[in-house]
Amino acid sequence: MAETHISMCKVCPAYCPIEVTVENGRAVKVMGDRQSPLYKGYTCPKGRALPEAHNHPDRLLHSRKRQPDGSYATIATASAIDEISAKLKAIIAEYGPEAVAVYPGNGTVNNPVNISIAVSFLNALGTGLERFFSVQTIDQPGKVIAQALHGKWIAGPHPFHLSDTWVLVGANPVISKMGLGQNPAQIIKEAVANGMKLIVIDPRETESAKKACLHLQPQPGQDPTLLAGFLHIILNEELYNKAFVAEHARGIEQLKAAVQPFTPEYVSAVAGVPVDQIHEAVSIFTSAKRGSLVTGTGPHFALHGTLLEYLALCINTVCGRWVREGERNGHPHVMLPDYQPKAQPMAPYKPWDETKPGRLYGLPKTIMGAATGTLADEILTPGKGQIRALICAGSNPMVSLPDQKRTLKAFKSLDLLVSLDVEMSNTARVAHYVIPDYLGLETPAVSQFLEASKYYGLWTQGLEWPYAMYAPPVLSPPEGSDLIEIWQFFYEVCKKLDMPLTMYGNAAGAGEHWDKYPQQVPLDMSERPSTETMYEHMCIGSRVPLAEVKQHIHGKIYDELDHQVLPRDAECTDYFELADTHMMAELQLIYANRGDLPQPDADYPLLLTPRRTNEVLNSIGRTNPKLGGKQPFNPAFLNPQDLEKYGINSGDLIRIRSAYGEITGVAAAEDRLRPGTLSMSHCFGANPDEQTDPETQGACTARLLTADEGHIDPLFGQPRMGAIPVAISSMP
Ligand SMILES: Nc1nc2c(c(=O)[nH]1)N[C@H]1C(S)=C(S)[C@@H](COP(=O)(O)OP(=O)(O)OC[C@H]3O[C@@H](n4cnc5c(=O)[nH]c(N)nc54)[C@H](O)[C@@H]3O)O[C@H]1N2
Ligand SMILES: Nc1nc2c(c(=O)[nH]1)N[C@H]1C(S)=C(S)[C@@H](COP(=O)(O)OP(=O)(O)OC[C@H]3O[C@@H](n4cnc5c(=O)[nH]c(N)nc54)[C@H](O)[C@@H]3O)O[C@H]1N2
Ligand code: SF4
Ligand SMILES: [Mo]
Repeated sequence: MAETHISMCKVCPAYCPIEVTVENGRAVKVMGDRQSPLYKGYTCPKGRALPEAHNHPDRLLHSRKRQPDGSYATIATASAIDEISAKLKAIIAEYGPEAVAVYPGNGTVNNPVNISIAVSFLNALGTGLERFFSVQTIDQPGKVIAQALHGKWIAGPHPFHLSDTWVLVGANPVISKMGLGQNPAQIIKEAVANGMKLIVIDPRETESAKKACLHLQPQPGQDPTLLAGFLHIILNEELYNKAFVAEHARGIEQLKAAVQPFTPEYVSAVAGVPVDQIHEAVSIFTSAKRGSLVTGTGPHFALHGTLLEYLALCINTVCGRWVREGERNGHPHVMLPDYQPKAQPMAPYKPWDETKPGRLYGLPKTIMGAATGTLADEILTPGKGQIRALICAGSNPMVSLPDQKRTLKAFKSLDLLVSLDVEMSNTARVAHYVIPDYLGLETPAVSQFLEASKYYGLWTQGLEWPYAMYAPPVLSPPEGSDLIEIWQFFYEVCKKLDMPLTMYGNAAGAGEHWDKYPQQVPLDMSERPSTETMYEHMCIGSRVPLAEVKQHIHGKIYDELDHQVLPRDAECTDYFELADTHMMAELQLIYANRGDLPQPDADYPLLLTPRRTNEVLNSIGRTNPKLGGKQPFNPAFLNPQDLEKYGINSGDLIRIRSAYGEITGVAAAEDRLRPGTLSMSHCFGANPDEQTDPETQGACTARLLTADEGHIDPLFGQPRMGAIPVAISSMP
């Protein structure tokens, strides 16, 4: 008997509402919920392939324990947790709690309580963020850091759908859904039809560039130079909003002086963009009234990501592109606590503490947690605080961290590696214990995380409408399975270690910029709360109670909840900072280097750049027959001119080398790509000690990267993952 249920896809933080057809307890079909007032039936291929993920024959249904010969034996999840807890206890007794680290990844998006409890676990150990190696520090940490240094506008940025211009610098929301979660292609189409002038800055003419009125194709990595050039024109030609700057910002003269060397001619030469296009971009952006310049992962991964973001914020601020007094709040709260938006910034602050240097390269303690790019070295470097135990929660560091060989060496040296996953991922295949999680349709869903993601910086996610949704679980876990949610795993371990857990509910902010502080909820350690109760804790103090949200099965837009933004307080003494000393020093450095280094040269003439694939989310979906199954590898996209130059045909196997490693890829022609660029997705390929087939598994671009000193951001440890000089040749 077939029945349908309304639910939410939780593969990525767009959280699309879906209609799931269930037959005999199994999901057989997923489509978008056409009755959703906001998404109106939108889904992407990953959501529609949820049945195949749930019904996958290789789905992990029982815990597994690695045997001395490298094979895996099934173990009861409760026994695995007993053994893991005993091992953790011994490791902590011998080396201290600093020896235990957690790495939560994109698999935790399934339930935001997971990340929250991972932090609570570390807090209970007394190490907190110092041993929290999350994707946050390999996914544009510069966004939060730059906002800390610049200041944060309380009423937030202009909503995209109400803007008349927008600049996407290396962001491709049509594929990534980042920034625009709800049917991005449609939102862009409607905005352009309503008169928006969209500008895309990307070495590739992306899916998001289709509706752009201007597309700049810079050399990868040279975006900070380009943005400094924009500021040069804006400030010299006085195209900025003087009244706004006078009222809310400091440092305009220092910023103006700092961008003087970045003349259009100089910028054109370094970034490889025609001078007239630089002028045209500035002219379009400044003559419009509303809209932001935002950045994505592409340019962030070329090492000067924080500076890039800082310059983006400066451009938005000097043009006054923030929601003003009397306007509607651009990113209103529903499931987060209420707060009163005002037309004023929160003061900048220093998001690191150099009096507490970490173990490696003098990296200071920052608000973003430990530098994930240094995880392998944190494991391999002896001394106090050396990591001996690692818990990977919904993450796949064997393919997502730079320098895959070093990651393998490090992981093999651990006393304890636990992988909480839904399949035998690259990381699970080296773990001592693999613990099976529930999949999305088996747990409840709530949209709060969508609202909260605006605190990860400009253009991450965030909702432009006062929308909320809750959905109950649709499926029971497969019969005979022995699953446990990530947060439940941490709870059970804490119970065994006699460590009480405190959860932080309803966090509305980050670092020192808070709209409302989170509320502490000590958990009942005698009886494990249900996931529903954990959601109640997560939404404690929300503007609309969870019970009310539950009344609307298709989700609801709470239009009546909108706030008018109040004027700046008369006694407010907070200002945006346009000339932070660290950022100005970095600007001088990129000028001294004539842009981002290293540049392509005779040995490594091409630049490797990251991109996202629609069918998979990093490594998620690679083994799904409906997704990765169609094209299980990550093509090495090259401009046809380059293919011809190297005598390579589309479909050929090619050798790709960097100064740090080499892989074999499958060449593919893409004429929309800037010549000299090799564009390839990450998180593919096998482990270094496994058989690799580039045509069935793809190639792991992490092997072309390094996380040595000099290749990571000196303050935040973001490793260079873009604009990597590489060479290609055909296979003999
Ligand atoms: N070279 C290069 N490297 C990169 C990047 C790049 O652009 N280029 N991008 C970086 C970025 S932005 C990021 S965010 C990271 C991604 O880093 P990771 O999060 O480490 O990688 P994912 O592939 O997203 O890993 C998700 C894991 O979760 C598992 N999973 C899926 N669903 C569930 C679930 O419901 N529960 C549980 N427990 N597990 C689940 C999957 O099987 C997979 O093993 O990679 C980074 N690395
Ligand atoms: N379908 C799908 N969706 C995803 C993911 C996925 O793997 N697949 N991953 C998720 C994750 S973890 C994240 S962090 C987000 C990322 O979301 P986005 O940042 O929007 O990621 P991309 O789609 O890769 O867009 C980055 C763009 O930057 C361009 N680029 C590369 N190098 C440079 C450069 O040096 N300068 C400039 N100007 N552009 C450059 C690339 O060509 C690409 O078009 O996406 C999320 N959504
Ligand atoms: S965009 Fe795709 S993967 Fe993300 S929530 Fe929607 S359907 Fe799921
Ligand atoms: Mo990411």
